[in-house]
Amino acid sequence: MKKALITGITGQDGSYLAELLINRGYRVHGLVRRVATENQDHRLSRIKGLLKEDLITLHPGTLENYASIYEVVKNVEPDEVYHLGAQSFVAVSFDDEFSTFNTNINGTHHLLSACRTIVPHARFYFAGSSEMFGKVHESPQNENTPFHPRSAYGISKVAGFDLTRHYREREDIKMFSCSGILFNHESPRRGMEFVTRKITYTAAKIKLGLAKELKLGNPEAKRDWGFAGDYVEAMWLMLQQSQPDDYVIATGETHSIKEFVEKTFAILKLNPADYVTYANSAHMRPAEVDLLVGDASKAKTVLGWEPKVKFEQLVQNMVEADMKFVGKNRGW
Ligand code: NAP
Ligand code: F7E
Repeated sequence: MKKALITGITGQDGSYLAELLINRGYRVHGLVRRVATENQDHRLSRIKGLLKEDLITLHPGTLENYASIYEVVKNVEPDEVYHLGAQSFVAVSFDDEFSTFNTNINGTHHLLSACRTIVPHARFYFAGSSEMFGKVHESPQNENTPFHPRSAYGISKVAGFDLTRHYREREDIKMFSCSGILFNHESPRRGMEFVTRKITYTAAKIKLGLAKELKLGNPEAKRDWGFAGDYVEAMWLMLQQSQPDDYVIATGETHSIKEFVEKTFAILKLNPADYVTYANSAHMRPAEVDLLVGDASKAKTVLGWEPKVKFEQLVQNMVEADMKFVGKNRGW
């Protein structure tokens, strides 16, 4: 039985990826921060079902600490490593550059280095991001588009991408290490701080009479939003190829924040003008990424990957899930 190690297993993508790998017959191991185990209903909520059925093994550790990463890799001896753990919220990276770099750059270096020493033949996936394109040099963006990050988060992902490629290209290491350059991907499991989930969750609360307003930042920014369940499939496919490489994963469609709001409120038969305000200073970014839209034709040709869920269906699914979620937790 193949063994996979996932960092970031408690997150949105980690939970979908764990399910996919279990269904494909892997024994799945996950790195978790000790604090996450303190309250099973909080950070472990996305993988609660898997834990209950004893389908995954959790290992305490933090990305910032080489010794703890080394121990986990030594104990698991994985065949495949999916490095998803990160300080993933762009907005926070403006306020806390240091911990973003520490977790995202040093964390990636620690894991690559431990793998190189203990399991040099393991296949390695790095969670790169469309935020690396930042102030875009062309549209749509593909694997050859230059990087121009606009945040500490974006900078940290460029560094992780370069480290991953470096470990692949060094003649004395030659690791099977790949980066996915993933554009925004969402789901009912998306963290509440990200704009899509903030919109669908707050709109559901408004519909059920539990909230009165939705305060947002920049309405004009445009993103290429896909479904997380589709995107973890691409991660797995990258590690099943005969050669390691990097791939853009995207839907090829772009929509503004305002369009996401309008679609959400239309589904709920609400008028956004009655509830939504924009340009709230707390949610504006000091350097914005205005437009992202990806060209995933390499992934289609080489991996045979295509997104199944597009914008309209994604919004519909998230709204329906949040109506159930808010309804169930009414009174929180
Ligand atoms: P997420 O839901 O925010 O999950 C992040 C995960 O990283 C959580 O499991 C978190 O653990 C873990 N983590 C954070 N700091 C850590 C540390 N110091 N040590 C160990 N683990 C730590 O993110 P996601 O949306 O699933 O994204 C997965 C990866 O893809 C991230 O690297 C993200 O940057 C990247 N990415 C995401 C998107 C997207 O649109 N979702 C697009 C491109 C790239 P806790 O539960 O303990 O906080
Ligand atoms: O912002 C605008 C905001 O925080 C999207 C991460 O998964 O995808 C994600 O990063 C846009 C930005 O995601 C609010 O200014 C307006 O233009 O949902 P977000 P993100 O920054 O695109 C990339 C690919 C990753 O790699 C990251 O890990 O929405 N916006 N008003 C707002 N954003 C938030 N969060 N909250 C608002 O109120």
